[in-house]
Amino acid sequence: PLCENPDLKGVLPPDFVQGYASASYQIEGGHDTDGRLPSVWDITLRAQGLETGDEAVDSYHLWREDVRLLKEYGCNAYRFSVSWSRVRPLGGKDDPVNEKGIGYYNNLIDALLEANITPYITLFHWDLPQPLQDRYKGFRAANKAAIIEDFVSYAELLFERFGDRVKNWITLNEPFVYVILDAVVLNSECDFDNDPFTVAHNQILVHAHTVDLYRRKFQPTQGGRIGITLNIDWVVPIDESQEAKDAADLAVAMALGWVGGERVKGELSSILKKRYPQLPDFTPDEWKIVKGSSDFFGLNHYGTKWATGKIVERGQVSGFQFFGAGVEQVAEKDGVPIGRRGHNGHPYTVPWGFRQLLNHVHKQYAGPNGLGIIITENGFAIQDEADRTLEQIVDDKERQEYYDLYITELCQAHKEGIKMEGYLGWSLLDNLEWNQGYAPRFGVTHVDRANGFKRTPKDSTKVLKAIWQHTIKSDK
Ligand code: GBH
Repeated sequence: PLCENPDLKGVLPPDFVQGYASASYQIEGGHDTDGRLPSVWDITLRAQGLETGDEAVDSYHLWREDVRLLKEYGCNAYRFSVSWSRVRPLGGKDDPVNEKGIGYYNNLIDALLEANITPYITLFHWDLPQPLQDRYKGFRAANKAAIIEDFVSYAELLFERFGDRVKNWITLNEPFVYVILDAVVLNSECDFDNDPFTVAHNQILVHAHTVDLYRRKFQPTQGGRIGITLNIDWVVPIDESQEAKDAADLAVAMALGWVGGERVKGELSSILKKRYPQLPDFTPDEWKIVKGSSDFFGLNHYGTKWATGKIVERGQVSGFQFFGAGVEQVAEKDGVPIGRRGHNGHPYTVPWGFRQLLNHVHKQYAGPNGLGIIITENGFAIQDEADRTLEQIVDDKERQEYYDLYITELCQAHKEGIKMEGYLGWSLLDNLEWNQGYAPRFGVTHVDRANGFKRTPKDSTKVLKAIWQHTIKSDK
């Protein structure tokens, strides 16, 4: 195991960021408590008759316990997101601030700092206030000024209220994935030739304007840093054919080059422009704030698949595949899996894919711009099954193996010169996996929703603790 690997002892710097991540709608509950109003997820999940985050895992009440767990696990950082619907329930720039909502996050931030845990705040982890969806279709807004002004005003509120203590900000979680969700989950109708491009474009503008505001108005005095988090599932060609190679390149460009690459490089991806002539460009003034709009490279990563080279027509593919540009992706070839099988459609364990991705991101985006990479999510889901005992759940071998192998790749990459600044596992707690409900469990802490949301640490927390003790150089 990594925690005994002599080659990787002390390879990470003393200030390496390590801990876990979460997101407001997935953990908080308290959906109508203290003035919170519905987000798009409350409305969508209820309308579809699915499990909701009404109570989630009750972190709105159990946050002290969450902080205690983070401390017990030896974390020096925690990434969580703010529920816009809690702090400004109606969403818009002229709508009232909900002081009780602000108070919740103030308490959480103070408790984290007290425990020597650095807060990383995600401003937007997909839970848009429903009133903004109703007013102008949220990120699909034809009038982009509306969503930009409302978002930037919301961001300003958080910088003003929390920025004295919070020094690490992530504007958006996985804009590419939100494009897909907007198209296939949140809305029943989607004009696939236009809407996804609008949602992606508006998200990048919202991000850029928020960073611009932070840099002008807050960074000089508060001294923090700001970035964005992208999700990239790595895709590799299944064989030597040109078709498979092109398909893999296209799928990667879609996830990375569309809502992230231009930000760093200052130009639209040529692969994408060729495939999607309707891809909107930015104006010269917009480019000025889009280019270079990140102080670090936030990366969520779960799995790797093979591209077969087959291009499939829309209608025959799921949302994720469609936005892999219609590129067919498979995890098994003649019955042989690409890595240890994931549960119920969740990612397989493919550590070498993670390594290739890190090399790619470093070479193409982070390295040339001097940006360090922070893994803002990485983890393994185990499906809940009725007959499993708590003892079996705590003994989460597959997850332990996943973490061990993936962090080994991270350490090796760092040793070979890729600047790795941090790693936040997904997730601190079992939680609501969006429209898939509570059955996929990504948590390193078991949550018993039938018994007062009782939290029980799983064994992977010990594995990670031992890994960090071994790999992070002590500054004493
Ligand atoms: C993240 O999204 C979210 O930020 C988080 O809220 C969520 O709970 C977490 O992941 C766990 O799902 O099968 O190898 O092709 C992740 C978006 C897109 C990542 C689909 C995995 C499939 C990988 N996911 N992707 S693979």
